[in-house]
Amino acid sequence: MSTGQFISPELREWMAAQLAAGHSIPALRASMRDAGWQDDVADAALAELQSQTAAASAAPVEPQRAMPGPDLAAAPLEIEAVDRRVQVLQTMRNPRVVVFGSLLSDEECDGLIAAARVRLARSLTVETQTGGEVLNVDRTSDGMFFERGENAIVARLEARIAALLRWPVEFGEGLQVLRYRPGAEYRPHYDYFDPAEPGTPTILRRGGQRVATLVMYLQAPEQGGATTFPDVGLEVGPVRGTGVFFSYDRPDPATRTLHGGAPVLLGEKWVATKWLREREFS
Ligand code: PD2
Ligand code: ZN
Repeated sequence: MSTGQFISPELREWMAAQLAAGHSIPALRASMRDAGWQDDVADAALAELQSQTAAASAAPVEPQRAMPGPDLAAAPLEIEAVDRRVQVLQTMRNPRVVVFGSLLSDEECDGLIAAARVRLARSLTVETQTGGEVLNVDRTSDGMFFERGENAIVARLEARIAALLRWPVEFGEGLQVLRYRPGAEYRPHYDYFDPAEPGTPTILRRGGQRVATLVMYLQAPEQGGATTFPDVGLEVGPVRGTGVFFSYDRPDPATRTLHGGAPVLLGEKWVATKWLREREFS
């Protein structure tokens, strides 16, 4: 027999709220009966609500994975990172981008440049076909890698970065230093390893995926050389001693972390990049 009674979305929502608040099904049915609802109509709606609740609690919930990044909960203007007060100059949520000021002293910038200069070679990038390294036409800078903790400046900076980004030193790759001369650039790319490339499983054996990047500016060019995020129209000026941090919780363009180094127009740009992995990188 059709009762003609119809449970509106609003009533369904009210019922769900009553259940969530801990009211029992008999109590709910009694209040609905008092309000003129027939038991079979109330029971059908209750059964549907219960099955939805059961399905929701059975569905696997993706655990929120821990990610590197500064503690911005109290909207700090500065963060004490071991031995230095680092400024928080600019933040963006999606993608997560944070621009830091006063991240390195002039002496640290000069020390890294001097130690790197004598070891520069035309930049190689990880070759995702095989997991080896190749000359990359998309990156026309010269570069080198420091070992983790290789010298006092590197070790001090790594400890500072670990505190600032709340990520163990051991999860970081060795610092990479790049020099861009006029005309040199780094075309837009993602820093994570493309899961579709055949060489990626080999690369991931050591430390898992990259999950965040910190590009630190050691020397500003006179013109050009911004770090660009084309998906969100952001350009970060390469000011000496500052840095730009961004993170990506999955290897997917949906993270909107496409980024590049715009061509240097005049002068030389030097950066140091720290990539952070999911796990210990040994
Ligand atoms: O030097 C830069 O601005 C830059 C841009 C994009 C560096 C990197 N990527 C990198 O080191 O991954
Ligand atoms: Zn990059």
